[in-house]
Amino acid sequence: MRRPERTTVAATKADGGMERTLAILKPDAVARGICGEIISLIERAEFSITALRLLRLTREQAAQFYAVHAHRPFYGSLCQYMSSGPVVVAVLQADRAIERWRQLMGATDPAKAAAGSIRQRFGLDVERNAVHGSDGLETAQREIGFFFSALDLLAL
Ligand code: DAT
Ligand code: MG
Repeated sequence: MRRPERTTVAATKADGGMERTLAILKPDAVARGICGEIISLIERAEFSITALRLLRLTREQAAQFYAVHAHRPFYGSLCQYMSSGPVVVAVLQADRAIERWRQLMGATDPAKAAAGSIRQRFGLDVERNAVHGSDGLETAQREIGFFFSALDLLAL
């Protein structure tokens, strides 16, 4: 079977100036069976999904992924939670993907998230807030590289 065409560089800026960002559907979303609904929202918002995987982080991998928060009081709990069950990781590609995905996610605390946003609709509390999104170009590059190699990304 012919393999799909794949990229040869792990650039955050894809061809045509399109941006890439990392999305995670967190353990609470997978456990509640709402990944389909969330992915529908992503598709309806006209992101291209260029990589997608289901996996379970070890506690050590979660700690590495969230190392930037190591000094925060919630770090231990966050790492415990993020390794508590499977997650879905995806690369979303679109014009201004980083900003647009954060907008669709809503604020970190579901209680403060805008009406209609994913976290407002599906988040349980500030920790179990259903989804993750990169917060800038460099972060997106690091976070995509954490889960995917250049060969995993579909070239659009
Ligand atoms: P975001 O996920 O919106 O980028 P962040 O990077 O500040 O937010 O924090 C990463 C994750 O850590 C967040 O999705 C949930 C958890 N978190 C943040 N603030 C928290 C808090 N005050 N109490 C518990 N968990 C928190
Ligand atoms: Mg963040």
